[in-house]
Amino acid sequence: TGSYEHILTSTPKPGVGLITINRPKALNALCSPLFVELNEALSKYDNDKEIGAIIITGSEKAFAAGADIKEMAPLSFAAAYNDNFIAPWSHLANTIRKPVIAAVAGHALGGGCELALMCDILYCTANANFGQPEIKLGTIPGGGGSQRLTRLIGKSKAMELILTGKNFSGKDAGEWGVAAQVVDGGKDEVLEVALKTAETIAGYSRVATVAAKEVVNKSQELSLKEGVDYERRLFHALFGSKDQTIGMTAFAEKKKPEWSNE
Ligand code: CO8
Repeated sequence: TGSYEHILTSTPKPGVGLITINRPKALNALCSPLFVELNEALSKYDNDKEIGAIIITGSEKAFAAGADIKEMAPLSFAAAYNDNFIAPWSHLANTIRKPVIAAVAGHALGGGCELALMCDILYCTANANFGQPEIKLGTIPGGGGSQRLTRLIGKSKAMELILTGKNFSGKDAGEWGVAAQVVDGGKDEVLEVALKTAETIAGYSRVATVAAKEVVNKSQELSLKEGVDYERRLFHALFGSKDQTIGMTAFAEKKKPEWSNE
C-alpha cells in the first residue's frame, strides 16, 4: 500500500496491482498532481516482478469526471503549449507494458473516458456514464478520445458523440465493443470481474502476457501486413524464452506449468 493523496494502491490478489482513484470531493477529476501519482503507481507496478496485471478503478459515483476544469480554466495557449499540458497522460499508453484493466462505475467523462479507453481491457457497469463533453466547455478531447473512440466505434458515431457532447451508457459501451463486458450491479461487482481477469493474466508467464499486449496494440498502428509480420517476429522470439519450453513441456507431461517469467 503506497502513500498517495489522490489514489489508493493495494495488491488484493496474488500478482494484481490495484489503483483506486480517490478524489471524492471532485468526482475523481484528474488534476495534474493526481496524474503524477497515477503514473508513479503504474510504473511501480510495471517494474515490480511480483505484479502481472494492473487494475484502475474509481468510486461508485465516478471513475473520473474528466480533467480538472478548475485547473484548466486559467491556462493560456502559451502555458499549455510550453509546458506540454496533458502530455504526462500518455505514460499509460506509451510506456506501461503490463496489461491494464479499467473497472468503470459512474461517470467516465472527458479525460476520464479517455483514461478508460487507454486501458487494455475495459469493464463497466450497465449504467456507467461515458462521454466526451469537451465541446460544451468550448474545447475538444485532449487525451486521445477523438482517436481511440473513433477507432473503436467508427467515424459517424464518434463524430456525433464528440460534436454533441452527448453521453453514452455502459450498456452502449458493451454493444459497441468499447467494453469487453458489461457487469450487472455496481462498482464492487465490476471490480470483482476485473480482479478475476487480472488474476488469470497474472497467472501466466510475464514474458508471454507482455508480448501479447504488445502485438495486439501494434494492430492499432500498423497495416495488416506489417502487423502480422511484427507478430510473427515476436512469436519466433518466444521460442527463445524459458517459459515457452516450460509451458509446452508441461502440456505434454500433463502437468501444471511453473512459470519462470524468463
Ligand atoms: N473538474 C473539476 N471539478 C469537477 C469536475 C471536473 N471535471 N467534475 C466535477 N467536479 C466537482 C464539481 O465542481 C463539484 O465540486 P463543488 O462541490 O466544489 O462544487 C463536485 O465535483 C461534485 O460535482 P457536481 O456537484 O457537479 O456533481 P453532480 O452529481 O451534480 O454532477 C457531473 C456530476 C455531471 C459529472 C458534473 O460534475 C459534470 O458535468 N462534471 C464535468 C464533466 C466534464 O465536463 N468533464 C470533462 C472535462 S474536460 C476534459 O476532461 C478535457 C480532457 C483533456 C485531456 C485529458 C487528458 C486525458
